[in-house]
Amino acid sequence: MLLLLATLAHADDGAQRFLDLYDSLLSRLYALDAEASWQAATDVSDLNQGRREAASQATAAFVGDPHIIERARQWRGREKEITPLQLRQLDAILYAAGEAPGDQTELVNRRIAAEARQGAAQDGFEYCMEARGADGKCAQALSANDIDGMLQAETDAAKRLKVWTTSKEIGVPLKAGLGELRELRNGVAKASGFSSYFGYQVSEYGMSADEMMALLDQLNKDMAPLYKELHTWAKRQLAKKYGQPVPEGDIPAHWLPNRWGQEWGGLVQSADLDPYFEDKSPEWIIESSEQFYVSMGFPELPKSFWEKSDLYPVPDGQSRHKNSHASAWHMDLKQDIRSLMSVEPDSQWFGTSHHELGHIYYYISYTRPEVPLTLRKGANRAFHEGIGELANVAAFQPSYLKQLGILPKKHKSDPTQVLLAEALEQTVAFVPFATGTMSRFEYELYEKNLPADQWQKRWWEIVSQYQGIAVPDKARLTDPALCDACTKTHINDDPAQYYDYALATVIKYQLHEHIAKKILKQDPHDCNYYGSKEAGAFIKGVLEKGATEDWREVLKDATGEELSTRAMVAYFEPLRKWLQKENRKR
Ligand code: X8Z
Ligand code: ZN
Repeated sequence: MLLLLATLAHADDGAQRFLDLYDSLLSRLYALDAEASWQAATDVSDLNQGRREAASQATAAFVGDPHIIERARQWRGREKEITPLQLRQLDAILYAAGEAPGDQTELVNRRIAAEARQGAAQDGFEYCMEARGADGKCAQALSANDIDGMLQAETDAAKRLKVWTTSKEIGVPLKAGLGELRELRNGVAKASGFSSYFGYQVSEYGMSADEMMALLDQLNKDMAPLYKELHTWAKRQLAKKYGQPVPEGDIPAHWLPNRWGQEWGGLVQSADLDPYFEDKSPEWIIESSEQFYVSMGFPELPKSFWEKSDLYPVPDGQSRHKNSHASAWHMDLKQDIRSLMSVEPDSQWFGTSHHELGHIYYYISYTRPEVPLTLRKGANRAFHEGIGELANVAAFQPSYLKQLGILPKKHKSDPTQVLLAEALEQTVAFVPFATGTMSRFEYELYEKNLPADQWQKRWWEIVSQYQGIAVPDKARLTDPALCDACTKTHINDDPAQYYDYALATVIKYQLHEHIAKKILKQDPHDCNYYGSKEAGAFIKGVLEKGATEDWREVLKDATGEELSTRAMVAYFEPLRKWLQKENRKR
């Protein structure tokens, strides 16, 4: 390793030699790091946590090596002598170095250790509805899937409150860790010259933290008239469902089917798809998601995907703990691609499985010699999520569901109800959570150094301001042990990046509208991507570029338009009108 680094530092006979050597070394370290992180996320143990820590520290020592940073900066300064592709690679190298500056080894290593600890604390947590034993163990531990299932099914408001409160217990053991992580993440980012860790993450878009917040506020504003109508409608429906009076302002958080109120499914009976999935197997859910892509001309998933992924809940009788949140992994930036899920046969996992395979097919598409290793990522992070989300929208188009045999061929869907379900489950309810709650909280956490004793109060202020959702019990606001923000996985293990999903939501409707109108020549509200090689070629054209071009150009080239809520607002306009009429009725 030392010898290779010395060679690297002296590879000054050409930018390309430097870049090739960097890629070659990165490829091996990245794979070791990913493998150790994969083991730690799929089998929580002290040993795996330690291995993850060691592997991540080795990668950090390489990507943040002072000679590498110096050499990359030197080449970056000789812009006229290098190609645009080489310039993008150098920027990617410098961006990666920002998280691991080599003159801050101790700080970087402490950050990595704290991240491994927080990951293990989160992934090893057991939800418990009854009193725990003296050893802290739970006789009947519940999984995240169990909690979600109960929040979707329970109609007794008091019982809902109990489940919801249980779902927030995980925040308690994570609070101190987040405080420590904030210090370390900010410390590292500031040593690299960024305003904060939030500023560092946002810089990958070529924007400042404040520019990103202004953009998010604008997106939120564009959607506000529709959100207001949806909120009014949903509040009345929920009150009726639980036999409660309609609240004056905010919706109580425990009334919603999702732990963070980020989606409001279950309110449109005629569009409830769960019964149609009851006779399907979890394997079918993933295989049909694969077929969605294959039908459009993408390759079948490699055998190693099926062998190495961890796709289903931990079987009964096994004591292993794994991360409960869906994710997709590009292990070696080459052929080794895997997904971590806990798939059950229901409509939510059907959508999530389409989403995760969107990441997987992104990985597959840009894994080609023309795309250097450092640019094997999305046009930006939001594009990666956007492709997953595009598949999620396509997955619930009635004609696709009929083709798959989920909906009976003769099934008549009411277009407004289908649109309403989509607004509640995927998009409209989600936008203020992503643009507002998550992004604003993390902005204040990192950029404004929000003191830990204010997290809980500030979190709920933001939730109320953006989502119009209220804490069910005001005593939570002053309990110093609680941290409801810490209960969201991304706050711990995907930090300062949640606006990716907000931008992804916008991008997906731009892409969807283009595919529906220009390629399939079908109504965007009911179109079927399945089997369309043209739609596949269009999507592949975006994916196979990876990050070799500026994301703004990729979007403009693909859709003829800059980032805009126009397509999303137009898509939901018929619903806004319908909601306005419904809401006026009472
Ligand atoms: O985290 C995810 C994906 C994995 S990248 C399942 N999503 C966000 C979330 O669950 O909070 C998808 C949409 C929002
Ligand atoms: Zn995703």
